[in-house]
Amino acid sequence: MSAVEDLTERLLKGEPRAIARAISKVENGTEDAPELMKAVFPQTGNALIVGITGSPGAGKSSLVDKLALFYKDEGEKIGIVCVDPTSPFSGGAILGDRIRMQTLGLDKNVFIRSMATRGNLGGLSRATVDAVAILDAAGFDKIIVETVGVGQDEVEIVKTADVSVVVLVPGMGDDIQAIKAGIMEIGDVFVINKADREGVLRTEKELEALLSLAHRPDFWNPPIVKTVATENKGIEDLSKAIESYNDFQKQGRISLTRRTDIARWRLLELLREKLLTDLLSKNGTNAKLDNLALEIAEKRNNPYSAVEEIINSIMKINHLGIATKEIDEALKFWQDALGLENVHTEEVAEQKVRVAMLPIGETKIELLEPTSEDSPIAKFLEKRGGGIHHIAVEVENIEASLSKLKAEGARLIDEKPRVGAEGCLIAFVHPAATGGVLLELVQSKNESKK
Ligand SMILES: Nc1nc2c(ncn2[C@@H]2O[C@H](COP(=O)(O)OP(=O)(O)O)[C@@H](O)[C@H]2O)c(=O)[nH]1
Ligand SMILES: [Mg+2]
Repeated sequence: MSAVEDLTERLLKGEPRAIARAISKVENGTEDAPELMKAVFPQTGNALIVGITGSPGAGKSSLVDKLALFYKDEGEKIGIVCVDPTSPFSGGAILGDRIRMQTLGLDKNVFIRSMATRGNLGGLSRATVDAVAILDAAGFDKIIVETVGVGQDEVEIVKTADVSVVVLVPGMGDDIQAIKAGIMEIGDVFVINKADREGVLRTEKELEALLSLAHRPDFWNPPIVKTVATENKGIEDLSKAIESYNDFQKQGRISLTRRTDIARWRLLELLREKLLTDLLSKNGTNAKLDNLALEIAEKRNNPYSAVEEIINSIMKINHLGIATKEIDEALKFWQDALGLENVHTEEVAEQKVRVAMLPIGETKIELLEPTSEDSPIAKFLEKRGGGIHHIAVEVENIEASLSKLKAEGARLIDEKPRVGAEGCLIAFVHPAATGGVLLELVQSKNESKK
């Protein structure tokens, strides 16, 4: 059994240590995290996921604490995920002082985790949603996710919850206006916490007025619950409001649409992260990132050109050159039978060849047909018959590549670049240098070249 399989097995049994390790894996984006999540995903879908969001200091953590305690007393297993770098979740009353002193792993019915805002690739919302999935698979009945209601990431996280609770406090009339555009429309349940303070009624009226203007696709009327988290007041009402939306949602057809939207978001989020990680893991790209950032800060460059530079600096195979007696004959296979598209045909007089370019993935097949008897392709065909004639590698700066190769003692056919197909600068490296393959260097097209 592999280490990940073992970990998965233990987390599915609800072992706190295994759960903690699994969450760390998705948080750090370790190499085996995808394998883990593939095993976890089919086991999800049983928990009720409650998102709790609101401004810093609104009393979210206090509410989560009391709500979790309430659920725990009902005999349920509770997972808590806190995404608030400004005030990580302390555990408060739910753990009680006695348990808090000991390791967290002791109470199998409560699991608390603060997510770190780690990594410069973003991915916090993805990691949070993965952490929730792990808790779901581990058998927790209720999973509460606390986020500060600012920023797109946070909104996305809350959107993935089954029930989203937005926490407000009395006397934030202006705030309500300000956050209207952001989190108002994601609230399935609204809480006016700190209801022991003045202005509760006014805030409630303002909120009602705003909600009456909103048009929800599911026609749900979000209830407003008043709580005093510090005094444990209104918590049962809150749990009922959460339950009522959950029941409502289960009956409606909208729920599949919502789940599909969430799945789509997760997919894009994961894809974005994966592509970015792959890109930055390419040779020297990370170092380049720092240099370019400095250049931009010093106004010597701009982000748009810098992005092009990063993408163009990645070495890739520009094309594979295949020698053929007649392009039209070869196209019967490459185009008609295999299904590639011939997007470009031209005659390169200098080389005495006619070429056809057929894109395939990120690269191209270049069919080469001699246009005269003394064409290099004609000689190649005569000697070796048709087949792979050369490999073309894309370089950022062909002059620089040539002088580096020369300095390394590689035998060059062209010491100076010349113009090849599609107007690109090219140069050939002798097969003697490469272990028997004719190599073409192609300078990637970069308008912003300084
Ligand atoms: N008066 C009053 N204070 C509260 C209430 N709920 C929370 N607080 C206090 O508000 C402060 C911020 O609470 P916290 O739960 O950390 O807010 P969060 O940043 O939204 O998680 C703390 O000092 C709490 O004791 C409440 O209902 N009434
Ligand atoms: Mg908090």
